[in-house]
Amino acid sequence: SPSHSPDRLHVVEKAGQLNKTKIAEGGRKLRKCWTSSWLVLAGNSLMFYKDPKVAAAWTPSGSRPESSVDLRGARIDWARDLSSKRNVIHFRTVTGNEYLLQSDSETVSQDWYQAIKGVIRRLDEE
Ligand code: I3P
Repeated sequence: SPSHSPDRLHVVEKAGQLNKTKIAEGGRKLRKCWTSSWLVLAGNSLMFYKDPKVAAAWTPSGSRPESSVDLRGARIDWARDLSSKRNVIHFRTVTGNEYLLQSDSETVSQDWYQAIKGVIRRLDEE
């Protein structure tokens, strides 16, 4: 039946480790706290997990991420003046939550940038 067919909500587009910090909540600036996080990009969401093992057990009704953001209407760019680190991605949700994502590997950051941007663009077109 259609309810059992795979859809975009269930397809993991990308997963991997990145450094992450939330820098604003609802437009209010937060103090930076960089941590290593396991990211899963699936459907309309970017999900953050502490542990890749928990993420591996992910099912639509199963284990919940530590936090999750809706990418619909989100904006992404490269953080130029927001960090002393290199290869830093900046994104902002429609609700005014802002995050920085970083890897010392330029390739890793580039791949994530393109993947997240691709999802945002697809959602913009829906
Ligand atoms: C912050 C910490 C962050 C740094 C931030 C500092 O200090 O060193 O790593 O961000 O810089 O304020 P603290 O641990 O005392 O809060 P970056 O590594 O991204 O540069 P900032 O205040 O210029 O954003």
